Amino acid sequence: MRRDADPEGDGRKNADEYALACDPREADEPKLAFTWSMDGAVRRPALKFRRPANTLDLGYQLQASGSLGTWPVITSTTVSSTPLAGDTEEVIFRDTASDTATARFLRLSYLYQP
Ligand SMILES: [Ca+2]
Ligand SMILES: [Ca+2]
Repeated sequence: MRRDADPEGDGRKNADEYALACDPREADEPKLAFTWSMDGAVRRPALKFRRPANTLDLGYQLQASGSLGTWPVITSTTVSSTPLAGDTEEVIFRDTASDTATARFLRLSYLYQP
């Protein structure tokens, strides 16, 4: 299957389906959501999402912004990982900001590391 193809027409390319453990043959939604993550006594914004387990060819980055202007990389490592069925896992990437930030936007990026 081609990486940039979208055979079932759900708006996500095959490469994106793979990175977020979706099905390239079914119109489905990625399991990706905002969550809070406790860092000791501090509550921090975080993204929780499903991905293939034990991939060696994908790197993930949490990026965050207070203004939508620049998007520095906050982290490329998880704070937690929970094994799921189908050789997938649910992971959490946590921001460094606390819940006192006035505005904070998070986004996830991934890149292939062949
Ligand atoms: Ca698709
Ligand atoms: Ca799909």
